[in-house]
Amino acid sequence: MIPKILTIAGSDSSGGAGIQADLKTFQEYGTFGFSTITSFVTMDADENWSHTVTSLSTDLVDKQLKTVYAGAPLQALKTGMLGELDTIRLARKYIDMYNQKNIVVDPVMACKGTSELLQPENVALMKELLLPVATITTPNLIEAGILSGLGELATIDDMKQAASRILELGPKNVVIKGGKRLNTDKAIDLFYDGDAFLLLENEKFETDYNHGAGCTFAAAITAGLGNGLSVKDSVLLAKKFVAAAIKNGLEINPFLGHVWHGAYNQAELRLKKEKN
Ligand code: PXL
Repeated sequence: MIPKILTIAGSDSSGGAGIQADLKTFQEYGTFGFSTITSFVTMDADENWSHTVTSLSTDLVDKQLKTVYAGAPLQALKTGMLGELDTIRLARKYIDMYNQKNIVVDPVMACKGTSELLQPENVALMKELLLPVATITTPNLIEAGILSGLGELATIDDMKQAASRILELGPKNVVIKGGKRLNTDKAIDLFYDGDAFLLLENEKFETDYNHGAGCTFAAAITAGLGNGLSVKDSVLLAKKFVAAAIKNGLEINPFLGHVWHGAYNQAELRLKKEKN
């Protein structure tokens, strides 16, 4: 049976992040992707590529969720950019109504290129309604600083402290993405399941073509869970998947470059096969 999995997120028409990243990643994992679009992110080339987020009406979000859940159960769910407060409430309503398991909460608070954070009340509601039912949450350094209440995180020890605090909010696991912001030679993420801290290290690639990396990582974890992997194995495979996507990133236009979601299967594994 092909696992059916859902993303509730924003649309990134430029194709790197959001719903587009999620569905491409789900496909690469051999799962069947469903979507509920919460908002549209548009970018203006005439305004130095500034981002605008336009939310969909709650009614339309509700209709999409009704469509999605009308069929057989879904093996996993990812939430990304959620827009309106009522969208967060709806997400929780459907999670409860259908007893949804394997929930990945990517606590998206801003897009790269925007300094506009999600409204504080949005973060508060996500903490109240989504983190307590999350299998795992995947904040970046900034989001982890906000969720934990610790502010700026600069070291691995800071990340460990933040991970402990975030777990107190209810998710079963957390992975904090150190990414490029952490001042280390390697790209380091920290995984914590309440028992032990696990540092995930990768080469830091000299590329700015990394738009969509965060969404892709969370989508890969979701698809791993949907495929029946353990949380830890899903995170470890997702790290490899996103590393390949970043390494094979591509220029999209003069303003930005994206990760390539197909890289792990279509570049990395193919290259290995060609060598044999
Ligand atoms: O990377 C955060 C993000 C999430 N969701 C959508 C986005 C972005 C950033 O551009 O467009 C839809």
